[in-house]
Amino acid sequence: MSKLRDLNTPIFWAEGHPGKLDRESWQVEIKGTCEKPVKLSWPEIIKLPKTVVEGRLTSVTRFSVFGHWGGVRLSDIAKMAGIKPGTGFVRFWSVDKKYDTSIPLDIAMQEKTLLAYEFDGELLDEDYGGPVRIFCPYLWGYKSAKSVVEIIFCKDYVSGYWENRGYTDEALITAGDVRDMNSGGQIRPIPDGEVKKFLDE
Ligand SMILES: Nc1nc2c(c(=O)[nH]1)N[C@H]1C(S)=C(S)[C@@H](COP(=O)(O)O)O[C@H]1N2
Ligand SMILES: [Mo]
Repeated sequence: MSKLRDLNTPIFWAEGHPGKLDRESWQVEIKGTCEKPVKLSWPEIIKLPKTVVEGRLTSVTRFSVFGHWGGVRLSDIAKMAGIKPGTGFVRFWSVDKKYDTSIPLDIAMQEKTLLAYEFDGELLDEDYGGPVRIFCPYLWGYKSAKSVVEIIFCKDYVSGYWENRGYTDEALITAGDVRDMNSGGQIRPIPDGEVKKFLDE
């Protein structure tokens, strides 16, 4: 059972579905331009301060799903790791290191960017990027890497899986129609000038 599945949220695994993933032995390595690189285990992750945000995951393929995403703020992780001056970007690697993507530090530090493990109070399963994924509602969904194993603070930007295949490095959400998964995939317009408003409701 999963609310994301009940809403028929598409399941994207461009690099191939990884199969069953073991939550209990999951580890996320935090490294790069920081004073205190650390490997966080699943029990350690869920002991960190938890934040629940309302927000939507919106794909460049034009579906959007809204809900309560729970996890650890990337800004809390950055604080814990002690990021060094000159850090400009954060890079994420998914399971088996076949999919990566990077976002600017200032977007990573915004309040709704999470290392997420819950949607509407349920733990994420591997279809939807469990045990832990990035949730970054401010940018197209390809920046929200699933089943994350590494978070790397970096000075410079590197294009990732989809960026190398033609999607923009910036991933700015643009006006236009999306399929709203919360209302059965009905077409809903994001009006010009109202992208920010759309992202919050
Ligand atoms: N590892 C990995 N992460 C990924 C993807 C992917 O193919 N592989 N697809 C991205 C894209 S394009 C989107 S829109 C969202 C989709 O999330 P979902 O599959 O949970 O709906 O995950 C993003 N994260
Ligand atoms: Mo997407």
